[in-house]
Amino acid sequence: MSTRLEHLLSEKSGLRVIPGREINLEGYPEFLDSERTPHHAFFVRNNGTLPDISADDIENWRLTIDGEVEQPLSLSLTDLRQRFPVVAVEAVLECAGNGRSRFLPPTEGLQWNMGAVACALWTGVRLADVLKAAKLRPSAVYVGFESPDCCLDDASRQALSRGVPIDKALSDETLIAFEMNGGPLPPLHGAPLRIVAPGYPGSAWQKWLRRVWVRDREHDGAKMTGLDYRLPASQLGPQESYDATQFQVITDLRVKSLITSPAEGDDWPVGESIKVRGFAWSGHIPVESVRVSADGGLSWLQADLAPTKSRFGWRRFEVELPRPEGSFVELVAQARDAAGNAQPLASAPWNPRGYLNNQAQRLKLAPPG
Ligand SMILES: Nc1nc2c(c(=O)[nH]1)N[C@H]1C(S)=C(S)[C@@H](COP(=O)(O)O)O[C@H]1N2
Ligand SMILES: [Mo]
Repeated sequence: MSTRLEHLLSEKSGLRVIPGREINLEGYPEFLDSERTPHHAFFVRNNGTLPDISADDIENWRLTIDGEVEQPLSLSLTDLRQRFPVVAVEAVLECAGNGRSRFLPPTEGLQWNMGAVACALWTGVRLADVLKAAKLRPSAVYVGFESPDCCLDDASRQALSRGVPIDKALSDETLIAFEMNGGPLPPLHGAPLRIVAPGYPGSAWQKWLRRVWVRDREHDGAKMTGLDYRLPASQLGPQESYDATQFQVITDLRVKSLITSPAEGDDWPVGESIKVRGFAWSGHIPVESVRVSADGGLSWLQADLAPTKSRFGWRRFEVELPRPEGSFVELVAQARDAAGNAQPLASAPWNPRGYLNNQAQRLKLAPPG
């Protein structure tokens, strides 16, 4: 392992390593107990290599905007900061595969538990402003993103080249970001530039961005086609056959919550009430409420939900529950969105690649010793 990589990983030493050749790390729920996730607790998802980007490379970084535009652009980092208004958006970044390990039967893909999610303040320029400067043609319907990372077993193939429909690219919240939580974007999180696509799964948040390719069709880059980051148009059973051409790109996150305190297995004295807190988030439909149970879902109390600070950030919930009689304590949190969708208490809708598992979290506290 290179010294640079060793150094980068030492900053993430508390995270759980997802087995595989690529660097994939996730946080534990109790690590995610702050409004803005600190770097050491922030999950990492790499589909390929970690590109070796030097200070010189950053100095000379060019972002190309081309394709269905009248005025192709090649911008340095200074150009971006000087030509466009710098804005900040607080937003949740969640991998579409977060929670995959909870599907039965299991699906292929990295077996994330519940920690492939984080919330940060992202600073950059609006993708819309840059696209407007490049003068979109009427044929522009999608944008594709490109980066220098490649497949570990084939350096000639890009690891990931995702994109978003033109509407999302032109939305106010979609950024080309160069800062995370007020500091420079860390190398593992895409320095010097990454896409921030709030409400979209993490796969759309392209890291190490060097090209925005405006397309006249749905972008068909690496991991945009087939079953990658797609869901069946209607619910599928595990044994059912399917037609992959009918799968649709995931463009939204489902309502979800995470208990960040107490932690799994914590001791709780008999008779004492239990203070539970965590976060709730969703994609484009806002979170409306969270309820919490201490008896595995038999009885519920509505949690206090902090006001929305930012449309795509997560919201703190808190509640104090009377400790149930006996030694059995199983906490469950269930968030609901403004359209009435609630986290499933049993299994989330199964799909072949195990995306968007928003099944309600269940957490046991240790019987009093
Ligand atoms: N260039 C590039 N960008 C990428 C990826 C990647 O493999 N390569 N992974 C994507 C996926 S699937 C996710 S979930 C997020 C994770 O962002 P993070 O590693 O900063 O947490 O980055 C996205 N951007
Ligand atoms: Mo992801």
